[in-house]
Amino acid sequence: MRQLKGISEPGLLRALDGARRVLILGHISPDGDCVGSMLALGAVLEKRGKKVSLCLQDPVPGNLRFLPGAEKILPPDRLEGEGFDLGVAVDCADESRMGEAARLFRLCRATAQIDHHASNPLYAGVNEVDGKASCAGCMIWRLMGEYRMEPDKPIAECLYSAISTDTGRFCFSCTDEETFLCASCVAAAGIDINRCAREIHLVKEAPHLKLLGRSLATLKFFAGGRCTSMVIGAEDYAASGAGREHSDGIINYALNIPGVRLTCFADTSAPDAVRISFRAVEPYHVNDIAALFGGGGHALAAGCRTAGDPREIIRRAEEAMEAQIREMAAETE
Ligand SMILES: [Mn+2]
Repeated sequence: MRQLKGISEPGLLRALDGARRVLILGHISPDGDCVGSMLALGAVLEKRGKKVSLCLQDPVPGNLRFLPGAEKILPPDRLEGEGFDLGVAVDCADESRMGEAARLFRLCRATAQIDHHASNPLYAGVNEVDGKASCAGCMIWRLMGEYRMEPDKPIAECLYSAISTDTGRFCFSCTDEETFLCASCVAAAGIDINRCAREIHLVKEAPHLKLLGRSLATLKFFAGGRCTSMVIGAEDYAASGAGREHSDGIINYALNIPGVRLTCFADTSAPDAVRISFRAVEPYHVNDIAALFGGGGHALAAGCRTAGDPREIIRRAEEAMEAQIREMAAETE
């Protein structure tokens, strides 16, 4: 097993070795990296004789429930009153990302974390944080290297979930040599890649497709075809039989069009506030646009929630996008 990096914080290995009962925690709205990394770490520690518990505030999303061990993940109230030697937060950029589960994290005798967000404020007792790692899953794989442990099939499925999710199925710029070395190990374990890919990424529930259709029907081009926007409301969710989770990923359709550099996806379904997601193609940036509406995020992906007249808010968002297109054009002249 060829690896580029090991664990950089020796305190993590000491903390894991010294603990008997370990609680592994992840973030709210858990994704394939969070759930996959938690389960892989749990399986690794069980092989090393630890008693492992797993905790998430929110339920495991349907597309990840097939992952080996997913049924062992419990909400915080089911783990109340149990004593843990060590709490390990995985894929949590800050403590509040654990939601309700953060309470249990703080009750652990010692705390550690494994994370790959550059903004991480190092909130645990032991902090294994690498802002350059493509996913938390790669960092669990590094830990396996320290233990001279190759992934078996169940662990490999969990690592596949982690690395394929956070790299956008090996499309995002975070995808690097380590990602593919880890992927190579995963393939060597003999997992059914097509089955995993279908479960995690490809199969979509019918309400998602109906909501996608209604969203695309509102697709609007402006700023000379450099910007797009889509809007959905409560009536679209109702007609599609969809919940909030079914809108995930729809925004990408409006971004991945030739010539488009900025897009926004407005959701007016909540009575009190409009939710707007923004996406950009480099070197364009949307964190500053989201900030105009009290939101934030990353350069290429950001969002906000704003109270007020939806039509007026959407108009202002589109204006801000159009202004950036003009500014960037002026700069390159
Ligand atoms: Mn992640």
